[in-house]
Amino acid sequence: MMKTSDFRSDTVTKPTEKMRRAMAEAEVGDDVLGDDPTVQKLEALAAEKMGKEAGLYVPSGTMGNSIAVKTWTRELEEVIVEARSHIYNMESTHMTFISRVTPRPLASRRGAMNPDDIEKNIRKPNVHLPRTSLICVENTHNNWSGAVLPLENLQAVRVIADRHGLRVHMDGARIFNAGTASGVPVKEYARLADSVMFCLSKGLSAPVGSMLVGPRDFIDYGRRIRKALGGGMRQVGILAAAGIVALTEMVDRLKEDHQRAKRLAAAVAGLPGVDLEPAAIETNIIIFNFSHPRLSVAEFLAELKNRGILALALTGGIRLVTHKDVDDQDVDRAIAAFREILAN
Ligand code: TLP
Repeated sequence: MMKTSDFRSDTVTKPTEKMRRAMAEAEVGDDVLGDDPTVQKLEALAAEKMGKEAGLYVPSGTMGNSIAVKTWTRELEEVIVEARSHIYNMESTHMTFISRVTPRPLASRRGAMNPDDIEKNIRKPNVHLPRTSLICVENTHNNWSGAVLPLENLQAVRVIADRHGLRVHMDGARIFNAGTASGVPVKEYARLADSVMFCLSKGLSAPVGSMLVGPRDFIDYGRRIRKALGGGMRQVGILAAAGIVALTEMVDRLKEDHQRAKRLAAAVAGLPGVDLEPAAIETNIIIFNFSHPRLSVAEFLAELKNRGILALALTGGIRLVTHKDVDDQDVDRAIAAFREILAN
């Protein structure tokens, strides 16, 4: 059987041997009753890594973001989001569905919203208007090809939020990729947000789960929301055990993913149909527009698949993501497939 190299997402990563062992040996209890020592250890570790008071283990990044928005907002309010953000486009409208607030999407430069623009879009008190209460930022920014938000931008957002009494929530699904690429400690990013969600199940390779961290009272209320959303899990230390390995052992290797993404991007940029600026690839996500005289996006993806290379179609573009389960040979195979398909 032909080998498959799966570049669709870093969510496809399988747990490591060490994770499986930790899972098998995990001490567990009923976490809804507050009895699971492994979950408690993971929540404390996550909070400590981000310099926050408390942490909450959630089944998915989407639930973590949903709980954050629900906890920071009330009805009749509005949330400033970046136009291409995951929280706005890819989370099944939970802002309106669960929190009953409206998102206000703003354009950006590679995921970084202009602080003046944010300030102009904060609503003045008026009975007709929603009240702005929250700003959401995404770091790294998935749909901007894994761009790292500049620290100065986040600092400027913080200043505006404080001036207007707003909260800042960071969708840091890939915050460790951001820290790895920029050299900025993740605590420094987290300090500029009131709450952070980050995923264990992406580049860090845990099978399931994300963390929400923030002030203790925020997490206490968030725990109630998690229960209301059906996210209270019982002997879930069995999963949290893998999360602890993810946080303690899997961060350092993310730089390899970034190197591979850069090498792949540099090799395929400039091939017929591939509209890609290799210098824009900062982390593990490559997104490019594809427009070829002979091949549609679907046809090109099918040709790649015939050669054992899986990539994802996005609106107008194609995404390849590097992660633990693609190595240098997978990258070589992908480059060879691109060259072969696009040769003439
Ligand atoms: N992203 C997934 C898909 O939903 C597209 C992926 O393959 O990249 N924030 C960001 C920035 C994300 O990229 C994702 C997942 C989430 C939140 C949601 O996490 P999950 O999938 O655990 O709900």
